Amino acid sequence: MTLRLSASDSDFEDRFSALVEARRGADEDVARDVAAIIADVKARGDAAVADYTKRFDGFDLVEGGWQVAKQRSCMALDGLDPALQEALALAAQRIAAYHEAQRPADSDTTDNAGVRMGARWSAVETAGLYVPGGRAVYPSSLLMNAIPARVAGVERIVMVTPARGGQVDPLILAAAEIAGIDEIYVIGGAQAIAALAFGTGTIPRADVIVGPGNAWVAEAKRQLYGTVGIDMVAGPSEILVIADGNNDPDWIAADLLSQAEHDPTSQSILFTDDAAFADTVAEALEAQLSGLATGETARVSWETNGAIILVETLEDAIPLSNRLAPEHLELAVADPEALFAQVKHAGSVFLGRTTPEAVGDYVGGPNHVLPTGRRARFSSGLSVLDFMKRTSFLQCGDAALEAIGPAAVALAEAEGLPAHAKSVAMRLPQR
Ligand code: HSO
Ligand code: ZN
Repeated sequence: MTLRLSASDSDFEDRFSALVEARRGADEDVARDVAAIIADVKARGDAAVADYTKRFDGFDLVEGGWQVAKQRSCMALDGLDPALQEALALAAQRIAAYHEAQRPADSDTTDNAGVRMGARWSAVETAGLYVPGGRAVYPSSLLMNAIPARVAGVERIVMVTPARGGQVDPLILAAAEIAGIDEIYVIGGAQAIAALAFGTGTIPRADVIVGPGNAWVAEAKRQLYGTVGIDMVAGPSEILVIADGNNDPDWIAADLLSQAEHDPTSQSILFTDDAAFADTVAEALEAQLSGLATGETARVSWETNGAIILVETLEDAIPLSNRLAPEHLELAVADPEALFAQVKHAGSVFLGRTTPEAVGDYVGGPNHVLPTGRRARFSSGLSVLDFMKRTSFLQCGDAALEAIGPAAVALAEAEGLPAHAKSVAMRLPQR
C-alpha cells in the first residue's frame, strides 16, 4: 500500500528517515560478467564485440554491417508523421537554445603582481552516445544527450544502440537525424561501452560516454570511468510534488503517475497541507491508473515507492524535500517564488500549477538527464560542461616572477624538493 505519513505523527521522523534512506531497485550483481566483457573487448577488439553482439542481440555484424547507413536516418525522418517531425524539431530547437546559454566564458586577467592567468575551455574531441534499445525507446533522451555535445562543439559524436536483427527503431533514427548524428553503430550492452572506451578497429575511441542504459551498461560505465569520462550513474525516475488544496486533484494525480509509469522502481511523492485534498488525489490517481496503458508499471511504482505526506504548512515541506533531494520537484501553488527560494537540493524545479514536469521531459529546454537517488545534493543535470574541459594558463614576466617566485622557492625547500626550488630561483635576480 502507498505510504501515508503526517508530519504531526509521533513516529514521523523515524518513518521519514526510512523513506529518505530507502534504496530502490534491486542492484543486479553484474560486476563480474561486465569485467569479463571489458577485458575481452580490450584484448580482442572487434572480434569480441562481434561475438557478444551475436550472442546477446542475435545479430551478425560481419554479415549485416556495423553501421546504419546515413540515408536510413533521412528516410526515417521523412517517413515520420509530420506532427511528430515538428514536435522533434521544436524540442531540438528549444533544447539547443537553453544549452547555448551554458557555454562557459574563457578568462584572462593580470593581477597586481603582474601575473597573467586564466582559463580556456575546449570541447572533447569525440563523444560516445549510448541509446538503449528495447523497452524504453526515448527519442527525447537522445536529443537531451546529443544536443549539449553539439553545442559544446564536439567534433565527432558516435552513437551506439543495440539492434535486434540490425533494426533500429525509426523514431530513434529520426531523432538522431534531427540531432545531426551521422555515425551510428548497431552495438549495445557492456561490449559497446568497452568498445567506445578503448576504441577498436571499427569503433572510434570516445573521450566521454553519455546516455542511459540497463544494469550492464551502467556497470560498464562505472568500471571504465577514468579510462573515459562518463555523465553519471542514473537511477530510477523521481517526482516530488508540493501542492496546496487549490489544485485540481486530477492534474496532480496525473503528474505523480507521469514518473511512476517509467519503471516499477520509480518514485512519486506528494506533500500537501490539506488532508481532504490528499484523499481526493489518491482517489483520482486510482481512477486514472485503471485506464492507463502503463498502469501495471505505474501501480507497482506507486504502491511500493509512492508516498503522500501531510504537513502543517507548505513551508514545512521544503526542508523535507531538501532531504530527499528529488530529481524533479513541482511547486504546484499560485505563487511558487517564496518556496522556490528555499529549495536547496533538487535536480530541476517546475514552478506553478501549469508547469507539469512532463513538459520539461520533452520541450521545455533544460536537460531532462538529472541526478536521482539524492545525488542532487552534490551533482547537476547533464550540461554543455560535461563535454568540455578547462585548461588553465599562467604567464610571469621578470617583475612578476620576482614578486611571487621567492615564496615558491621557500615552499619547495620546505617540501624537500630542491629541483623545484632551483627552477624558480635560477630565474630570479641574484642577491
Ligand atoms: N523523466 C525522464 C525522462 C523522460 N521522460 C524521457 C519521458 N521520456 C527522466 O527523468
Ligand atoms: Zn519522464
